[in-house]
Amino acid sequence: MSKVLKSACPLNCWDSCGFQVTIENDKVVKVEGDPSHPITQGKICGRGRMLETRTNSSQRLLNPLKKVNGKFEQISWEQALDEIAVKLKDIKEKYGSTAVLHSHDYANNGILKNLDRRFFNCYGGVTELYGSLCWGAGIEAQKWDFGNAYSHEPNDIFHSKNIVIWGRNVARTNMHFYEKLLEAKKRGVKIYVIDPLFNATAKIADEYITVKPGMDGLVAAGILKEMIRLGIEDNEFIDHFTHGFADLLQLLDSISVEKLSEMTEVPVEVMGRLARIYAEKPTSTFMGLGLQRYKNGGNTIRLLNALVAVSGNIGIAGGGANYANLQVGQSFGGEEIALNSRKEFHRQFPIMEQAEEILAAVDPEIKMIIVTCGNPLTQVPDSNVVEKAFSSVDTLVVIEQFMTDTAKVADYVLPSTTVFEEEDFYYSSMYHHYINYGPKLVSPPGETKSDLWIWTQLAARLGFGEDFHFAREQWLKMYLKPLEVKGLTLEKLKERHTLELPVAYIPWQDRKFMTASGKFEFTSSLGQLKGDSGLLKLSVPEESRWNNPDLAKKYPYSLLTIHPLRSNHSQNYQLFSSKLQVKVEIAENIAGSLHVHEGDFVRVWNDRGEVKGYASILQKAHPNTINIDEGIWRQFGGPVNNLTSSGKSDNGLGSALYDCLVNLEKIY
Ligand SMILES: Nc1nc2c(c(=O)[nH]1)N[C@H]1C(S)=C(S)[C@@H](COP(=O)(O)OP(=O)(O)OC[C@H]3O[C@@H](n4cnc5c(=O)[nH]c(N)nc54)[C@H](O)[C@@H]3O)O[C@H]1N2
Ligand SMILES: Nc1nc2c(c(=O)[nH]1)N[C@H]1C(S)=C(S)[C@@H](COP(=O)(O)OP(=O)(O)OC[C@H]3O[C@@H](n4cnc5c(=O)[nH]c(N)nc54)[C@H](O)[C@@H]3O)O[C@H]1N2
Ligand code: SF4
Ligand SMILES: [Mo]
Repeated sequence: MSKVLKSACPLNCWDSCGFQVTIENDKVVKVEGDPSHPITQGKICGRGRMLETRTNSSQRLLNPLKKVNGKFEQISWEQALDEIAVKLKDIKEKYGSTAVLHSHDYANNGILKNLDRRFFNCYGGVTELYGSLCWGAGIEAQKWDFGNAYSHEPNDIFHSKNIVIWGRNVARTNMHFYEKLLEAKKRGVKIYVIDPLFNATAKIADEYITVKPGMDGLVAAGILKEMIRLGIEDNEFIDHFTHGFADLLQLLDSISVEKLSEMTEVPVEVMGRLARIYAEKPTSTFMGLGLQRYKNGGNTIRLLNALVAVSGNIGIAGGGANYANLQVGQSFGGEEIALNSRKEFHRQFPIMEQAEEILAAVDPEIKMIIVTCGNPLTQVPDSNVVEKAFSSVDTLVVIEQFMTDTAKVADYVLPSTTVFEEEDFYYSSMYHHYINYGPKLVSPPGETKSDLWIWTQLAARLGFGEDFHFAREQWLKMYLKPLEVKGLTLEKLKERHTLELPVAYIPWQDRKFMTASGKFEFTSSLGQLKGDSGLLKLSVPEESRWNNPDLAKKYPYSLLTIHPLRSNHSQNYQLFSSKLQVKVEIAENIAGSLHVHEGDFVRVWNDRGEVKGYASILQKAHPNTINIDEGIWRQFGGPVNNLTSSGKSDNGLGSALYDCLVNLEKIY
């Protein structure tokens, strides 16, 4: 008997889709898009469809494992949980609770995945990670300027005259926005793509603008200079609703547009054209996360925000500095549920530098690491150091679905369920504002258990079982509590499967910003509060000829490691039928000067490590640019993070994954 039921995509993705799942004999047999979901409209990507393969894969971890004399042995849940609980008690007594590190990312967008924080707080407070490999620099930048990071609702682009896609690989990473772009184009909206790679989105653009990686802030400065020279800035908005414009003018006066053009490798006339496009309102800007994964990432996003502000494209239909939509994540009852008050001790490591910090930690040293919803050995920069750090601690516990690079070095691996095997609701704060319900559809295979079950069991063994003594339904209701007054209840979510959150469709329409001055801040008071001058700066990547001329001579090429088409990060590589080969995409000028041809075997290296793979020549990439998609496991030739830097962004909260110089040679 086959039935079709609704569910939701759990993957960390812009689109947060609604699913229609076909079930036969307690097995998922097909995953499709929910036609009634307002954003999904019946279409999903290959990663969504592949959740069927992931769920049914014979490679799934089905039993708790313990490493004994270098080899994994199957053990019972009782033994695994008892032993881990004893170690947790012991560590807390001898060294204090912060000798435990919780290393995680956001591989699953289920709301109940946030209960890990409650667990570690009730335990007494562990060493936690702060910042984000993903979007940290840009979120912080928007908080400095606007007071928060908000986006327009997806259909607002139909009010735009122009849409500027700035460093977002929409066709690959944000497919439902791509569908909307196609529709907008049909209706006559002009589309501009600014990116060092001529990606699939660039193909539909009215104009594609190539830029030297990491230099977008200076491009925005050039456009601003042209806008002011032409006298087409929005003085009404600047005069009434902004703070610090004089400081911005001073910064712009410190450099010529010709110099900005030379540095960014974007012609002055293109800057002038973009100035007119921005002034021809409404123009919406969609920033991706690619352009802020640099040391200067915070300043880059701040200069783009400034451009949107000076041109008067804030708070108007069809405008916006669209980066993320924190209105979504901020809708739920998160803080109280995390029970922060139970935290007695506290220590924080930046997520990008977690490995260095683990190796350097004293008072206390890190004795145990628990990994959830993350695969740091593949995804965290400077992999050689990450591997060393995670292999160095007494006990590494990894909660996983597959034997990943990280799970392989663990002492205990606890097998977890997939989306179709547990009930939750799903949201993403990246693009749209709908949440989706995902019921339990099939029985979990083997002895797999949900993360929540694991926390509940460990809590009972550690003496705070009461704090986890709730049914799933009660937890879900707790998270939805703040929305109940607006009629958004769990009952309604279960009945309709998707609910629209009550967010502002056009943020900042009232021109009241969440900053100290209540205005849009070119000079940020939050920045000043955090010890910065708060001023906008003309900064360039750390690994560049301006900041590090010797390094730039040794390593002349910029390496990007963008998100793969067919996998969410590292999640699908083990499922592809053919043995994967690393594809090294190289700009034509590099191929020309090194006599590299399509398919040649090449080595890419820097002081941190190397990756080998097969050359693929990009006709239109920005000169001296290389790309290797991220997420590749060691057994398939990865990880590309062997090459990347664990540096932090200028504002401390983002990564510098794309701020990376390398060299390349052909291997004969
Ligand atoms: N298929 C697929 N989709 C995904 C994911 C996935 O793994 N696979 N991951 C999801 C997640 S977690 C995230 S964070 C999002 C990320 O979504 P995106 O932001 O779209 O993706 P990225 O791969 O980070 O980089 C996007 C683009 O930034 C460009 N870029 C890099 N450096 C610069 C620069 O200096 N200037 C400019 N202008 N552009 C630059 C790259 O060339 C690329 O086209 O995607 C989500 N969607
Ligand atoms: N070089 C380079 N590195 C990058 C990036 C890049 O662009 N370039 N992008 C960065 C970005 S944007 C992000 S968001 C991060 C993502 O980094 P991660 O979130 O670490 O990567 P994933 O591969 O998505 O997922 C990690 C693991 O979580 C497991 N998992 C899935 N669901 C569950 C669950 O319900 N419970 C538990 N316990 N585990 C689960 C999966 O099996 C998978 O092995 O990577 C960052 N790293
Ligand atoms: S990965 Fe993204 S686009 Fe694909 S199905 Fe999931 S939410 Fe939709
Ligand atoms: Mo991400």
